[in-house]
Amino acid sequence: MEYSEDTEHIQCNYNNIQELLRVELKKSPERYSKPIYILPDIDDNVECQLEQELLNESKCNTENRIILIPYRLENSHWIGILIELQAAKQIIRAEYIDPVNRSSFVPDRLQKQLAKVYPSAVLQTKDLLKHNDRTHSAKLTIKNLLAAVENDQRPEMRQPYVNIPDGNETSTYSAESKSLHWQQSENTISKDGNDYRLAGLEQQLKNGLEKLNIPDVSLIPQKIQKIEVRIKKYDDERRIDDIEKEEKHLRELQELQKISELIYSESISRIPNKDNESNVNRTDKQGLASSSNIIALEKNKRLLHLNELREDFAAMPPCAEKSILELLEHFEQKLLENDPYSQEQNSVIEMLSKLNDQIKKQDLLSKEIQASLQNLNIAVNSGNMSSSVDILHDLKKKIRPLNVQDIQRLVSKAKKAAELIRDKDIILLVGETGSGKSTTIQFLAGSEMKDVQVEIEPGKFLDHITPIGLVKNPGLNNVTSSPFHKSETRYITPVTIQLKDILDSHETDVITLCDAPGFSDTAGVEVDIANSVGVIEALKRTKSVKILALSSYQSLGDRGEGIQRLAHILINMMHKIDDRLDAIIYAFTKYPEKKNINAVLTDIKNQKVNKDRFLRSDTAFVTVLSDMIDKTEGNGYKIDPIHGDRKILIKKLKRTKGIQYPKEVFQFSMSRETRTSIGNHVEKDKSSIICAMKHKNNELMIYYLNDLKTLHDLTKQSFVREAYESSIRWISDNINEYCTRIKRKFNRVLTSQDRLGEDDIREYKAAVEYLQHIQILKEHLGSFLLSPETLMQNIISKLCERSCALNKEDLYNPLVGVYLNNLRMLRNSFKELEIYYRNSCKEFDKRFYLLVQSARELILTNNFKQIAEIILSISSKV
Ligand SMILES: Nc1nc2c(ncn2[C@@H]2O[C@H](COP(=O)(O)OP(=O)(O)O)[C@@H](O)[C@H]2O)c(=O)[nH]1
Ligand SMILES: [Mg+2]
Repeated sequence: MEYSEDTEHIQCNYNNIQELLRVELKKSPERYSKPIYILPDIDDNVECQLEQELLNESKCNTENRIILIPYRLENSHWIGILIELQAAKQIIRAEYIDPVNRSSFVPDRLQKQLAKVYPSAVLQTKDLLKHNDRTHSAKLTIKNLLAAVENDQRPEMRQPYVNIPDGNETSTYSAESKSLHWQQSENTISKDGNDYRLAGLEQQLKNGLEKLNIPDVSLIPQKIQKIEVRIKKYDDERRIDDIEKEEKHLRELQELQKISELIYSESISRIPNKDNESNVNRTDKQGLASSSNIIALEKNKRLLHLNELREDFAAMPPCAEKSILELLEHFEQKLLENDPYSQEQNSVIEMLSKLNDQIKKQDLLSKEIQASLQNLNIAVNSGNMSSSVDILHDLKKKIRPLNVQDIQRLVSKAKKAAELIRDKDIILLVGETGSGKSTTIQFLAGSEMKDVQVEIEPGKFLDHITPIGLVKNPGLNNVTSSPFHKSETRYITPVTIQLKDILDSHETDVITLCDAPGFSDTAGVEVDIANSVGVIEALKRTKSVKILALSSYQSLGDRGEGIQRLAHILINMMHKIDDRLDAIIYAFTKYPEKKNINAVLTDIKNQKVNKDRFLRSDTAFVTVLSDMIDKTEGNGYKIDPIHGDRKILIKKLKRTKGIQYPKEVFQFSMSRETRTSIGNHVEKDKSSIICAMKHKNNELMIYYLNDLKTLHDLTKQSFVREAYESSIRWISDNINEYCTRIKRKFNRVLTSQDRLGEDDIREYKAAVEYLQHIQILKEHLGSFLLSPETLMQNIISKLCERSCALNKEDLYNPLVGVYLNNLRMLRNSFKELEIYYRNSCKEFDKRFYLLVQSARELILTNNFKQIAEIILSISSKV
């Protein structure tokens, strides 16, 4: 809509934007399908004016409508707000439009006031007309609000907004709009507004991350920082266009950051406190809400996992592994969207049949794999998505035992962490998966913790302790824990705590706690490899290391099996543990309040260990158990993340002297199972290379060579290097043999009395082209790789030989004709032979000319017999 100059005549100084808007809207009321209400101009200086005006409006109006709000900030900086409602209190969109470039306006106050009247509303920023000069903001706000109302008429232009449908739609939307609405409400029809709002926010976050190509939410702050630095630089260089571009990007990132914070606080604030729920009815609404919140956080992790999956298969050439990942992505996405009905059933069936073909072609079909494929077919055809996902994961492990990309990601994270803890005094948390390492870090870092019930299956709940409130320490963003029995921490994560925040304000010291995945644990082969290469390297570069070893009551076991496992973790990662005991502090998780730890441990030692020869001979176990008993005299430190006093443990940690030369102490060798997995993976790579070579699939061959090389670079295992080198030798021998065979056959025909056939040349040309294509293996094969010139040189040298031999023959020898004919055919197929062809022709031309000359001379001497012979030979050549 064009903003008419009439408007400007009514109020030149824009003191009454409400009136100006009204005049504009009256001009074409037919354009708007909903009533539009304009609130009086609101002044930011007047306390709660927005809230009051919204409240008044909501009392008067209850129908589907749009509310426009002119809002004046300081210094006559105007912004516009648009709220679209469906029925009384259901927000379809709430937007604020700031028309000033590089404005520092933060909408917190607006959001708070808005939320008081419409608790589920999330104020979104919308970008329309902008100007650097704030004095234009009133005029632009009018234009922008009018344009934003117009958006209502074109729903396809909308961003995905949080929407709370009520199932009884009375919307006056256009047909298009209705269909959009219907799609959105399908998944959420039975959910309450808050759940829907959270799901909507997550969807927005996901879309935003995808649009901006950001793999991980935690990267947003860094990106914002980088852009701000760039803007400052461009500002100094007066690069206005670049500044505008960067600012647009910055706004989008800030928006995403805001959404992710909202998701976090929203999820956390809705977690009910177990303590307040005496007689918890485990199926009550609150309980369900808490479960759904933890599950919502879980969902975020799954979104990130999906992104990794996409990245992984995008980097692969077509092959069975890629098809498995594509199918996994499809089903996991569907499960995440909770959309059990796949409209793409036909394309899934096609993908399955492609996977079947690829498995056969890649010689991967074993009995086991065949059985998995059959099960997969059944699961897919019966629409059982979660079972399809399980079978696909299993199938993937069978054909590719390791996820090398995942190891790369974990090691690179360990390397980043290594930089953060280089030359620092750190405290490493050690314990089995589930012993409470991540929770303890949250607790020690000062997070407020709450006990919640998480529904893992309908009607089944697990206790879980989780932090609540906004994350104050950014390091904690990566310290996640979950009640699900799986390893949540997959890489080392340092968290630095300012002691002034925990002890007292005079403290200037900091401590750095490191959350690490379980060593020799159930976290998986990939984590085990990353631990042995990345994490240990990171520890070796620190200045000193103290160990906070956690032992959980849940895994204690009758004979102290949990402590035995903990002892083995410690001994596996440290050289000469007896000399390092001073640097180990023990803490105990999940112990009943009344249990005396020292008594429990002493009893295990006296009654179980001392009486069992086998246990007694496990010196590592006995050493650690005795040390624990010594250090828990008078009871040990029980961690109570909710009510416990963190200062006691922090002071103890501070007092303890760390291991001073970590380089000499830390070691870690991966488990035997891990080695076996690497061995299996390497064998698969080798046989896949052979198969790819058979099909002349160079892309796939390079993929497996890269895989072997990366695996060797990561693990430095000599058997992986040997496999890589032997594959290279095998490939180069194979290429050499192939070329020798082709050359031999070609040379035989070339020197025979038979002419070269079309097929001979085609075959030779195919070999030259094959050598050209296979040059992509150069980075692996280096000088072992034959170049296509070898085959060209062979032709030339064989032709030269022929030509020399024929020079000694008479011109009328039939082999000369065969030679010239072969030469012509070869030159037609190989442009490289053009020069040789011309030179060779010239030589024969000269010989022919000389022959003709000699006939002329003989004619003059009437030597008819010789003349006849020459003419005969000339005619046979013409
Ligand atoms: N009751 C209780 N539960 C805990 C404690 N520490 C951790 N948990 C719970 O145990 C589960 C696993 O904890 P987590 O910190 O992820 O263990 P990690 O694998 O060692 O990092 C989560 O559900 C936690 O809420 C504790 O001290 N007491
Ligand atoms: Mg953990």
